[in-house]
Amino acid sequence: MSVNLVCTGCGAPLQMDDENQRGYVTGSAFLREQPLCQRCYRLIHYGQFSPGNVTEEEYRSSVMRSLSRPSLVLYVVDLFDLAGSLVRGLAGTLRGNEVWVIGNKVDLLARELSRERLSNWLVREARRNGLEATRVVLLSARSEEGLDGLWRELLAHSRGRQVVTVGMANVGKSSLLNRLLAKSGQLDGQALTTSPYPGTTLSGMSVKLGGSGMVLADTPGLLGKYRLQDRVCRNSLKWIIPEERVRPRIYQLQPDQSLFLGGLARLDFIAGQPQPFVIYAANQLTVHRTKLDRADELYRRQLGLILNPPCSDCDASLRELRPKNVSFEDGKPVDLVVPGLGWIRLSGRRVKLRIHLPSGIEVSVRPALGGRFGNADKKVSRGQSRAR
Ligand SMILES: Nc1nc2c(ncn2[C@@H]2O[C@H](COP(=O)(O)OP(=O)(O)OP(=O)(O)O)[C@@H](O)[C@H]2O)c(=O)[nH]1
Ligand SMILES: [Mg+2]
Ligand SMILES: [Zn+2]
Ligand SMILES: [Zn+2]
Repeated sequence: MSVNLVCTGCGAPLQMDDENQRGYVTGSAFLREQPLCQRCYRLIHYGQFSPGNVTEEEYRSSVMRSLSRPSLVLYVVDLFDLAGSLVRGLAGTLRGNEVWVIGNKVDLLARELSRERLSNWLVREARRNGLEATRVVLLSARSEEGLDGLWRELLAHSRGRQVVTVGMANVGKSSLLNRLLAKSGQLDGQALTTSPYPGTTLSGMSVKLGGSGMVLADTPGLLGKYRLQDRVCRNSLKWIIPEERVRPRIYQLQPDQSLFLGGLARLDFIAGQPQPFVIYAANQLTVHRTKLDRADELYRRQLGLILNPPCSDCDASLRELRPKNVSFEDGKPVDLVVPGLGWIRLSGRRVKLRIHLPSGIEVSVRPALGGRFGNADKKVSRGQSRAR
């Protein structure tokens, strides 16, 4: 009888000594052909999560170990959180391997967002990080949009190399591999553990597919400190992670008004003509409009109540916002992006703003994803497109 020595859900080496350490199993589970550690079992059956706390060093050595075989790398990013999905300094680790960028969670984005624009954006961002992607695929491991296309491309192009997913925690690497396993007709209990909590997969692991002989490998995700999903408490995650397609919320604002996104971000409209601000954030997150001169008091009184999250279990660093001035001249529409929360689309009219965020969370600016305001790009190309 062959005994698997790692958990088939999270990759942790199995052990029977310490219930509080990774990979703990009781004797009988140890002997199963597809053993699952206690942590995975509780996560899958009861939704109880215990953090594995994979350090950056462990993360890198896990990826390096996985890449010791010739690999085709699927660099998975969360399309709703592109800014938070980019792993800094990954290029060096991946050197020598072909890289495809996989834009996952396309189900969360408005259908009329130009796929071409998104793909080009991904190529540019990858390049800025030193990665030359030979292919870009937009897909959803949840709705399966774009999945058949990827599967066909993998069958045609993997050529004996193992196919490895890498990326930040929670972008959907294990979910994607589960879908590919299902495509190959091989999901008999081998399912990798997935969860809404960043840091689910603990160690690299691989599965060889019958039929095609392709090897699929998963790696743990990198946990960051600069994305809100890595900073809020487990309970508050459900308020910031979109569950369904994000509905743009349009606010026609006057100068001297403020918007709160939960209690995690505040935008003050300091000066400019009245203009629309469009919020792209989880539909369940409360957006609250108020007068600028009332905003401080509202924050003091309503933090954790109307302005939630952060809740009282969240890290104390989230309960204090730091202001930063940003201003724009007349020009093209831009998105103000807050990693892990979403973005605010500005109309392109001249404007002076102050944006308040928790320390360590940096706002970034990009050309608006949605093309012209109110008239999103007509040209929609679905599925994958070749990078140029
Ligand atoms: N909306 C949406 N959610 C997705 C999609 N793919 C995965 N998710 C969700 O994203 C969360 C994380 O998925 P995982 O597959 O565990 O992500 P991971 O990258 O393996 O995470 P780590 O193991 O922590 O690095 C889960 O709640 C998934 O259901 C998708 O295409 N769309
Ligand atoms: Mg995973
Ligand atoms: Zn496990
Ligand atoms: Zn909380």
